[in-house]
Amino acid sequence: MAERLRIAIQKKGRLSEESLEKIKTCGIKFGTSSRVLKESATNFPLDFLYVRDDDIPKYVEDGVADIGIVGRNEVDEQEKDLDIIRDLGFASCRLSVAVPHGFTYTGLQSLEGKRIATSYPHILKKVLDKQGVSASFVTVTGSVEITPAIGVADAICDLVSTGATLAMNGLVEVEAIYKSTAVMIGSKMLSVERKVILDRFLVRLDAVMKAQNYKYIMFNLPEAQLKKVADIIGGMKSPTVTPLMEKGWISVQTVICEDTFWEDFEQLKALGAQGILVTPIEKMTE
Ligand code: PRT
Ligand code: ZN
Repeated sequence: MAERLRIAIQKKGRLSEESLEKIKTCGIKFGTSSRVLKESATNFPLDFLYVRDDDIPKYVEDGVADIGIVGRNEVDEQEKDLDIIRDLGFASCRLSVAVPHGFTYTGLQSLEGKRIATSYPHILKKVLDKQGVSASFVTVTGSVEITPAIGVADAICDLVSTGATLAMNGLVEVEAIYKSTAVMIGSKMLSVERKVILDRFLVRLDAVMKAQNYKYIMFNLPEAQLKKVADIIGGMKSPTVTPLMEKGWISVQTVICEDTFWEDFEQLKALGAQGILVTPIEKMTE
């Protein structure tokens, strides 16, 4: 039987949808019925294993799955022996210390001798050790934010994205100690055949991720401004320039980076660009 690559994906939760979406945009077809434990892509040698996110690093380390998508926080907390292949950028969050109102916090030193509830004792301990702070950890797997109110802990250290959960529980976020995003992890014992499949998959994934960082932009410009505009927007090689019917005017097409989009946009307008059209790019390679 031909070799196939096996990927572990969170069955249900914050990572599931975007993980699957990323794979779909790579042109890989799967998912006929409601989600099962295992399924296979129909047009690419990839098999899916749907599991709890906490189990993904272990499955990849043990070779039950070849690769997986999981929060960087799980990887660092579990300290498994595996490779981080790509940072996928989504599901971003921070691991923060939060305290009840009335707790005087002036820095990590304020946690000396305190009881801190967390699901991430390893990551927290590393940070506190570096600062020479010793605290006792109350390791809980869920509802960390209620522990101060029920007298189990003095402070907490939990994942935060919007901060709404902390606010709802009367806690104040005082310090972010760690940042996380979803990452693709891989086994260190991949066979040559599976490595070849992984590389094929990564070529597609990189093209999709790169495209998401860029926008395709078209606009009209007085020809005299072209040199200045070209300095701002290099494009992949150099911008495509076509003459307009109206003398002295040109149409410019190029790609620009999402990170600097609004700055570039403002500069283009200031240089006299008109009729600016911006569209997303689906896939992009060099
Ligand atoms: O069932 P399973 O074990 O698979 O799922 P899970 O419940 O353990 O994980 P899930 O789906 O909640 O989170 C999966 C991953 O998403 C985490 O490991 C993080 O990498 C990432 N992520 C991103 C988050 C958050 N943002 C997040 N806000 N994980 C959890 N939270 C929780 C946080 O613990 C707190 O309870 O959301 C609450 C805070 O959210 P805000 O928006 O109110 O600040
Ligand atoms: Zn989990």
